[in-house]
Amino acid sequence: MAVPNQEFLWGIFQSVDRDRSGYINTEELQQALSNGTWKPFNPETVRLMIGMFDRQNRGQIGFEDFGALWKYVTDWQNCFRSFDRDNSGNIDKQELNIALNTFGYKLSDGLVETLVRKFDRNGDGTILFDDFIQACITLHTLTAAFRQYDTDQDGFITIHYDQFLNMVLSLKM
Ligand SMILES: [Ca+2]
Ligand SMILES: [Ca+2]
Repeated sequence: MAVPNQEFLWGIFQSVDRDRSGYINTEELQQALSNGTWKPFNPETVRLMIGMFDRQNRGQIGFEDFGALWKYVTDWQNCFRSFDRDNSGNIDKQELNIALNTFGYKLSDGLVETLVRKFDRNGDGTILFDDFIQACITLHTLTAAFRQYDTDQDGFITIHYDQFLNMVLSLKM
């Protein structure tokens, strides 16, 4: 999907920028994304998304970066809907397994279960939209870090304690 026209985006930007500061901060984005759901949108996911699109390192999003952020959220919504096969509004273990396979991950059943447990904030064995985004970004970040060392791509790495700590501590998550 293409980035929509500027006038349309400006309208959305202004409604999200509640204090009219010209920037969207984490609370404003969280409120905008929470519309229509019972729980506040996962603050970790909001933080991750601001961090990804905040090119000026202000800790908030100006209009120049808003189009990319808006497209990102919309793409995730479409992705989530397409993997929520039974239209339950959440992703269960089977649906997550299919999604991750489609993304190119080869994970064991046990690991998929662990992921559901970790990102299941409701405690009902399923993952909601915001937690799904967090799960996917986390998996992507960890996999990218692992691959830096797995140069022959055989799924094994041998690293020194120092390298391990360095890898974990430099993760942006
Ligand atoms: Ca603002
Ligand atoms: Ca579902």
